[in-house]
Amino acid sequence: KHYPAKKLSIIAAPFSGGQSKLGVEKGPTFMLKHGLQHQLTNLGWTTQVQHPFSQEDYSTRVKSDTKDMLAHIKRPQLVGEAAQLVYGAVQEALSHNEFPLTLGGDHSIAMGTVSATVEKYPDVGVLWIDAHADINTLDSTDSGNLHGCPVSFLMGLNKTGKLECPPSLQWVPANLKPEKIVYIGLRDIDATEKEILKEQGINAFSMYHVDKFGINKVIEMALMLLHPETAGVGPIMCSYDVDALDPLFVPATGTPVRGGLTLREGLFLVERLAETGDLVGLDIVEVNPDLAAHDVHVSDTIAASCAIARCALGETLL
Ligand code: EXY
Ligand code: MN
Ligand code: MN
Ligand code: MN
Repeated sequence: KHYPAKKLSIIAAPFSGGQSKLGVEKGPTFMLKHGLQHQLTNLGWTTQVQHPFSQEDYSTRVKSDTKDMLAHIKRPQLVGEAAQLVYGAVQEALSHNEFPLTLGGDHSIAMGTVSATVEKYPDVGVLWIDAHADINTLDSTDSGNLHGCPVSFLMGLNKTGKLECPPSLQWVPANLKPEKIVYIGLRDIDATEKEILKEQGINAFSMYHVDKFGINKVIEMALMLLHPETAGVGPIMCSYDVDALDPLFVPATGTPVRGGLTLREGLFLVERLAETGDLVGLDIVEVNPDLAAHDVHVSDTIAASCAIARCALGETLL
């Protein structure tokens, strides 16, 4: 319904500054080398690839920026700059009625993708598919890795904390309401994050719920929660961290957690979103080809990640 012209803007976001393992910046190149653009063209989409970081190679600054710290928070300047460029690219795509497919990179870039999408569709519901909740605040994060924090920025939770929000991240519009995000796939949440989820009244389906109800029921409940007034119908954005899938299927990722979604559960999820005709944006993040023990790990991970994009964009709809 939202994309009758089927125009796609593939946004390459090769960024790794939101965490400390190099290699995740290679995600977009590997997915594109696998033939993703051509595969999506075959589904009837006109495609173009955007490179928001064309002016600067952010990966080279990851190691050198030892001064880019706020207390124990790592690289706030770099993360803020990169996410803001991604924000601009998604805004641009949406302004031309193109579907933004953003390829990460680590999950900190979702500060840009989600906020731009909420701006365009104020009633959009966000499905955050992840083993992790990514909702630590500047105050609560233990690791200081900002890929564990994007949701707290999207919701404006760092405006009132003890640590002051660094200037580089003050652009984040904080336009995401707690009732407009639902998680699926959680299984590794910090105690501090559990408290925030409770405080904010955020709906979350962990792997326990996937086992208990099955993935079909879970996705139906998620859609109902995101659009309660219209029986689950309305615009949806999906921020898909590939570590939601079990490491059996996606071994090459920075923070793997066993006991995740099967490949079919993970693909069914986005097939169902394609079926609604209301999907308005998709991120695929945390693909790190350098963390594979051998070649099969790389090809499994890349194949699964590309399949997520294809299924979300209509491949398996008859
Ligand atoms: N909760 C942990 C942290 O804040 O460091 C782990 C976060 C991992 C985040 C990955 C990308 O989803
Ligand atoms: Mn454009
Ligand atoms: Mn994760
Ligand atoms: Mn994540």
